[in-house]
Amino acid sequence: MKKILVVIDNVIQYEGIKQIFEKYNRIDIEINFCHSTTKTAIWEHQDFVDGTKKVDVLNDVAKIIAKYDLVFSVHCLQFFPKELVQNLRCINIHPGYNPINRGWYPQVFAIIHNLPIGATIHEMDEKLDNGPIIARKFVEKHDWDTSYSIYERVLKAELELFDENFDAIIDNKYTPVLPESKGNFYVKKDFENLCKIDMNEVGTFKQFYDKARALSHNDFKNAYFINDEGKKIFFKVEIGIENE
Ligand code: 0FX
Repeated sequence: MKKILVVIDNVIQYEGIKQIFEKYNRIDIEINFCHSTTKTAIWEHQDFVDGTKKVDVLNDVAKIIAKYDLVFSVHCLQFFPKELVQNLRCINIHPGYNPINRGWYPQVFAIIHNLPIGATIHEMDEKLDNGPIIARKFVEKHDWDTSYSIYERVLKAELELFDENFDAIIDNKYTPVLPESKGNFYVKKDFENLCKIDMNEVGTFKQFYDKARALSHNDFKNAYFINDEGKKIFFKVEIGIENE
């Protein structure tokens, strides 16, 4: 029996990943879904409300290595330590095309820096979103997209990749390719800096439009400026296409 740990902090992807495990219905695997110790929406999901499914990868390295044959990180908020990734096959499902879109909120930086965007499944090494690539694909990106519309496509692509490569990943029967370069890497602080708009910044309207749509994601209050009264004023854009 192959024992698999899935550390997942994204409630949307949890449903999709769980369905794929159910679809393949492999009797030779045992799956344990856990989330991180940082609170997210997944804690409220009915499968996790009893609070017994927390994992702290840093403190539990030895236990994880002893108990599992394979670990998945799916939008996991924890950094997997070197000791873990070097002693156990750990696989990350990343909402960006490696190595072009490593790091935080990839679609936001793909809009800002005019980069292609997609999803990647890769073996983890001691650097973030960096290990040998098992499968990756690009998604469409248009000048009418917001962060949210691209993100929806990326999540779909992640599930497609997982589905298409399911048995190969479980059975370790794939030929990974090494990332071609260090690529691009953005952290949460880069996103936070982007959100603070300097109303005196000079640029083209295209740069302004791109920044506004890169920071427009459903109800999130991202882009803001400070007005004369010292209040934070948030804004986002809505984009429509002719005849749609
Ligand atoms: O789960 P996730 O989609 O992924 C993020 C990182 O992008 C990923 O690289 C990392 N491995 C993972 C642990 O965390 O993040 P999320 O569910 O918090 O946010 C989803 C999207 O929502 C994000 O891509 C952009 C948008 N968002 C999110 C927050 C919290 C915003 O626009 N503003 C926000 O304040």
